[in-house]
Amino acid sequence: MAGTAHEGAGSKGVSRRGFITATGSILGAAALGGQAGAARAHAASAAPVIADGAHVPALVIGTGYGGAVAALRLAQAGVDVHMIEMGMAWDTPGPDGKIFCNTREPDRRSYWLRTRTKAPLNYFLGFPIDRDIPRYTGILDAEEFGGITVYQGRGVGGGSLVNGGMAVVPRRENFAAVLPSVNADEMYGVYYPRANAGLGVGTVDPAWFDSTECYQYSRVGRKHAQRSGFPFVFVPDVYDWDYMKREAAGTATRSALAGEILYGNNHGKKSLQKTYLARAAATGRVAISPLHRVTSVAPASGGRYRVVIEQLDTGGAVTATKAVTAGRVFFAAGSVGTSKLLVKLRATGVLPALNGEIGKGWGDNGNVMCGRANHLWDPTGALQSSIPCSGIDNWAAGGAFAEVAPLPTGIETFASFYLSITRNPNRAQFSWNAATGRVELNWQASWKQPSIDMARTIFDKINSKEGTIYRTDLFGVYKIWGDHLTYHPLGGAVLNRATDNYGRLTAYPGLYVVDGSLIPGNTTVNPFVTITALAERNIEKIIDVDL
Ligand code: FAE
Repeated sequence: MAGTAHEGAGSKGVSRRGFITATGSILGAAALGGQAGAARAHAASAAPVIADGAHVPALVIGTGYGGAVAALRLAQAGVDVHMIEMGMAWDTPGPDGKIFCNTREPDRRSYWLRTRTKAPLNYFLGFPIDRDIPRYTGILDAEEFGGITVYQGRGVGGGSLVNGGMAVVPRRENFAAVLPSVNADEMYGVYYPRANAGLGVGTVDPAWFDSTECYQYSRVGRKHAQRSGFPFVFVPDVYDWDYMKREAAGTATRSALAGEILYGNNHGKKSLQKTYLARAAATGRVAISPLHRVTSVAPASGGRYRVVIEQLDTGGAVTATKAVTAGRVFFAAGSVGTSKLLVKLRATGVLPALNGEIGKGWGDNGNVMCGRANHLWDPTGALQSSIPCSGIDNWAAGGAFAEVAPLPTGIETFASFYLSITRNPNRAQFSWNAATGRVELNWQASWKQPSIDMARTIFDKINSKEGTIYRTDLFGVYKIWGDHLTYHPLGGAVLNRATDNYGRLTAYPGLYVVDGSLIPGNTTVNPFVTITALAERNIEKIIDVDL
């Protein structure tokens, strides 16, 4: 069964889990080319989970975009790396023969330690759709703070396991608002192209788009956008577009066309397991410990750091606590994970010299969702690819970039569905609550109002032009806006404020931040290409100067 293979692995020697992690990656590497696969086999046999008392030259906390870039480039520079990941390896099929479950039939694999699903779009036709599931270290975490639910991927590959794969480079004219201290010429000349190549980004074939049944919903989105005078754009993605064509032709197992996205994709999506992490493993210098969670990083003798790690079982219980030392530690636990660790370590006196910017500058990338009810002569299709490929760009005029999103329910809904990224100016702060022993986030539910107003600059106009209305049955009983969540947490350890201009936590030589927490709350588009490109830029400098 999925996951039980992970239980009971010892902390010393070549465990079954360590072997599975690396061999699973071989499959990914093999898909990319035989050479990587061969090199990977070597990594597999030499990849135990981390042992209590171990010393590693470089320890990376988290296996998402920032962590994967750091691990690959450090390994290529000759540094041995150990990656610590709180989620599962996601390389072993369940009883249904699939590694990941489907959005239509969520089972225990769907959510991180919940007994009931918490679907982002949680109503349909006005009825709640969440269901009970066994508590398990599933793939999607719906982490609840006071005013917002933050969705994040859990497992080897981080957010790349659950996201839509939309790989968007911000418009050059918007870049200064995203990362004001970074040289844009370098980013657009070197690091964005490097990130796109490393991630395997591609764009849908426009001729196929125009004819395939599975993008009818996108074509309806285009028609409505253009009739209201909005620029419609194709959005690149890391999905294997040739594979999707074969899905549509009936010659490959359906994946994007079977509603696989939010709880993992079994075939066509090029998650980090198939790209950066496969290449990292192929160096033979990178090991990964899944179901291991870092709880502390403290200075130790000789300029090293003592890292405390909890090993988890698939019910979320701690089965072992390990202490290891590391020469350098890279925080890549994501905006929320890295911020929570750093805020706690500063407040509890473990890393007291971290500066006062730690925990600040957090934003939701202005995420807000909505649906529109189309006329009966405008069906959006029963078969919808779960991979979005287009958007409506009204950033300059209205502060909103809306992705034309799928509703892959398997039935005709006559709904157009959108995830908007907006120029929401609100920023929240993480802080330590000593009484509860938890890190809190002071985001207020009402802070989404600017996002709603900006999204309305697009959809009020389209509704008026088309004579249509908003759907009110997707997020509750008579509720138009999905304004309770974000998929795009950003900030909390902002570049050139909490860190230096390359992610160094300068009070502690050898500690670095390499993930989405560096970005001050908004990227104007979907964020992972920017996170990847910034990590490429920063790690290059760190390797050149610090190593
Ligand atoms: P991330 O990928 O979150 O990786 C952090 C890793 O650290 C995770 O694997 C955690 O389990 C792990 N971790 C956390 N705490 C610890 C700890 N204490 N010890 C050990 N491990 C830990 O970080 N972005 C796009 O650009 N395009 C999209 O189409 C898109 N769609 C999305 C759809 C969904 C449903 C979601 C949830 C996100 C989507 N995103 C999308 C956002 C994107 O996935 C996200 O910005 C990146 O994954 C963030 O990358 P990081 O490297 O910062």
